[in-house]
Amino acid sequence: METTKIIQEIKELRQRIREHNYSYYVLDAPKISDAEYDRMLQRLLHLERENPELITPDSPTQRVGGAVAAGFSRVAHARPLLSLANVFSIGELVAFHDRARKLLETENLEYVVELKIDGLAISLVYEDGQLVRGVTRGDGFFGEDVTSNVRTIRSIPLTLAGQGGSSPRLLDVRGEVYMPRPEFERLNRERAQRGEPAFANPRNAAAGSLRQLDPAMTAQRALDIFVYGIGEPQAGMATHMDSLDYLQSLGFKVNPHRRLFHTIQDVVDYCSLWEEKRRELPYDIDGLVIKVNDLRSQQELGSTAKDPRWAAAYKFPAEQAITVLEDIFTGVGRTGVLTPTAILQPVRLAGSTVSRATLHNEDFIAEKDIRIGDTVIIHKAGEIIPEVIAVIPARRTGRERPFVMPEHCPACGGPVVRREGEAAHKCVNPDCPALLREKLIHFASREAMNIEGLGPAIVTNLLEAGLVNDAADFYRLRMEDLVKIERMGEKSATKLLAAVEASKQAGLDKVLFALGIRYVGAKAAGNLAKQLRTMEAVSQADMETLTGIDEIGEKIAESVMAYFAEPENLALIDGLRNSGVVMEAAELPLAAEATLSGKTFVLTGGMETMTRQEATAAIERAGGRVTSSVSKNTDYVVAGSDPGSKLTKANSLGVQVLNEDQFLELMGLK
Ligand code: 3BA
Repeated sequence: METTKIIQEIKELRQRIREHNYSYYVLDAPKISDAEYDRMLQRLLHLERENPELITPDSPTQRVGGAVAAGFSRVAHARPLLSLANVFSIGELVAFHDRARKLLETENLEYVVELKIDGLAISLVYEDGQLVRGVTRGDGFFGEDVTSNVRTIRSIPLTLAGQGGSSPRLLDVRGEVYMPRPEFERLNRERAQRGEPAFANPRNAAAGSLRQLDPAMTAQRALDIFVYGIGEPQAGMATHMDSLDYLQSLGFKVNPHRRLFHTIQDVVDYCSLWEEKRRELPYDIDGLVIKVNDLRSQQELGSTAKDPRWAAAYKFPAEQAITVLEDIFTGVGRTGVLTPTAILQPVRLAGSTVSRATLHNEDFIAEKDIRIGDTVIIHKAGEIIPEVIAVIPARRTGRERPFVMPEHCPACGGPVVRREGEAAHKCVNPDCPALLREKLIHFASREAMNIEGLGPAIVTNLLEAGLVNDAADFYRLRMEDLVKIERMGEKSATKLLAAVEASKQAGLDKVLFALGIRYVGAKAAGNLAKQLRTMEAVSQADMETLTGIDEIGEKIAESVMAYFAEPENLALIDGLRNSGVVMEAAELPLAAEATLSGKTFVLTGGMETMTRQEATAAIERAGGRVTSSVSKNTDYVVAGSDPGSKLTKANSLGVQVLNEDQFLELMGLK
């Protein structure tokens, strides 16, 4: 083939591949099949192999990683990458706004709010539209030259999209390199298979990947980027939003959730919204960034020594913390499963103090090589149980001790077995007192029969006093027995008996869940009750009937049938029925009870008479709904002691605020 023809074909191929890269990696909307794309890339590779003198650094073939480096060189940023002042509450956010308002002497401030991507800040330098350098933030003045690695990130353009043919002479683009969560999980699975330690979070994984000396390694990790700024303001641009749109037009990936707001209240609402929704994103964010939109106002506000006065990061409470694992304790559950739990040096995490974390089972501990005395990273999100995600081997002193699963049940001393194909160790003694104790605790628990005052401690006391041998015995308790047990006065005994009595009306769904039938959780119990209506019907149901019920598969159905085949279980149910426990599905709430139908509540601060869960249940019983963030659609905010920012917000929105007394009154509980 003629050289000019080859040059032409190479040029066209590169252009088409670039366009498809953009559709695929930036827009996430491929226009052609993978096979077609591959064909073009193979053709280009072939032509470049035959004509190596025609290879250019911006060719799409040059993303697989160049030579292995000995280290990264330190380079100066043309303009420093400032840091970002953090605010940790709505109050501090409003204070930030007040300062800007005062300095600018204006009431009309526009803000752009962006998601704060939890990755690594980077500067990408383009000369005449070509990517020439990628530099980590470093200390803000000097960073590490990671150009070879950055080039492997497919959503970073090597060549800027033509702006009517012209490219800026120099462009310094700032953004955040991150690892999408699915890629992070894939990478950790792969590392586990190779016996390598897992990365604690996507951020660490991104950092590790970007600092690979072999760019081919970086190329194998699907890193991504969102860009959010330009080092030097560009001519003709008036606002930050303009510069984001400009970056997008050059082919960069700019986060789609950026929004413009005219009031601080709307900014606050948007922050609260994402605090709720953050887990729906396929990548981690650790807050939001609020930026004054008008560039002249930005300039006027200027910077302190460290950070600009025109921007702030609204940070979510941290979901990870570092602490020392002091001991491992093994508990026995109601199915006999031994569960190891980490006893931790107490540490603040996601808004509460954490001193325990689940370790699941032997394999989990072995896989992460967790030892007693280790410094560990723990994670907790929302209501979930804290979990150990990784140890920090660098903090080891040599005095750490490996953990071994006990060979004997810590409760009964009986043998412990681990069946083939199962991860759990189990106590196989059917008479193990721990099993009975856990079964009884479960029976009385809030999600089951909800017998208030019948928690783990009282259950233990009742067992020790020989007053109960199964759940039906709860209904045979008498005043004179109760007052004999430790720490139980006449008053609490009366209360307990009333709670036991009330639980008889809990309804079939609660009873089914309370029985602790294997695999029957609250959801399955609810579906069984809703469709079959009586205990009689559930006990007689065959496989076909059971598997015909919503969300009941073969595994659950078999377990239900097996449960009702045991004479011992039938005896327990008889005992419960004879004591007056209702074995029918509860009727739908009476119209008269649903007085708060359609009303939304937000709870903030602690109450004296009930827990948050109890208050939620009471509201839902009355037909209301509890949501977590205050908006203008909220009907009531219930403020207990130590209320948080939600109260401030309720007041600013004019939402009705109730104190505890007023709330109890509204609920008819007073
Ligand atoms: N916007 C991080 N800094 C950011 C430009 C300013 C800024 C960030 C940001 C200072 C994100 C500090 C490091 C830095 C460029 C300095 C964002 C994010 N804006 N959306 C206001 O998503 N993580 N980080 N980067 N200059």
